[in-house]
Amino acid sequence: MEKLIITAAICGAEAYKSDNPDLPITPAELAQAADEAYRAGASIIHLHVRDENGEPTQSKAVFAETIGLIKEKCPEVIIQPSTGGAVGMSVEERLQPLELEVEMATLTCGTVNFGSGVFYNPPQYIERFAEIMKERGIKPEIEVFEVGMIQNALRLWKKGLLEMPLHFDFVMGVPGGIPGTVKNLLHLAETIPQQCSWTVAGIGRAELPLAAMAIIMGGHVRVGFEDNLFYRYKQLAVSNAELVARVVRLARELERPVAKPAEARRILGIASKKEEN
Ligand code: KMH
Ligand code: ZN
Repeated sequence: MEKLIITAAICGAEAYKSDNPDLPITPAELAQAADEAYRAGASIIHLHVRDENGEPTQSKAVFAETIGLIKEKCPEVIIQPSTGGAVGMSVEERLQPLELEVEMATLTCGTVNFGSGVFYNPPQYIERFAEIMKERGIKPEIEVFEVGMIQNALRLWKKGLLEMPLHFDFVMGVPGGIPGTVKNLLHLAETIPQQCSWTVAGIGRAELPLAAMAIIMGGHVRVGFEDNLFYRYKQLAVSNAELVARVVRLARELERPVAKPAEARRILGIASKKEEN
């Protein structure tokens, strides 16, 4: 088994400070949270940003400021901006972070009901995101909210828009998407081609059991406030780092070493822009 890659999804687009007062939202708070998560064991920071009113934005300027602050604190961590943004955003809005020098970005490969909204990703959107990522040498993380999205990703690969080995993120437990059960995780992991890698983002109470499963199965793990605001039932997490640290402890007990960012780059086939500079 490869070493375990831990991704910290530190903010997301759905939660507010009224849900958890420790949710980081300003560029300075996001940089602090990213650094703490990195020091706790995360090698990838999945990043959403907020505007001055605390609302989700895909503003290139806000991403640039936030990424700059993160790089000052922990230059080695892999930063993975969201191209999903928030439900209802236009494709033009969502594309903005791809104009920055980033190593990875998310690529959702299909439309899914998302709570009371619809996370809209028709084929022409997905192809456009994939084309730009290919042109700019950005490694896509394929976000899978439903099993059919794997087939959509494979169609893009057949069209030459994605390169093997693909890296998938199984986002499980969104209301409207695939439920976060062990049986479903086994099915998703068996459905992707063998040479591909995967991580799992269990939503809410699914986060911890699916993280444990991924450690055992040879997958990778995503945790953080985007996916889950709680440490345990009725107890809010105090930081993203607290959630990352628990995965590191679990991995240690299960004898699965945790990857540093340079090792994560090797596992994912990312040519480090930093090492090239
Ligand atoms: N906020 C969700 C609607 C991504 O980051 O690429 C979409 C999302 C996926 O979070
Ligand atoms: Zn996200």
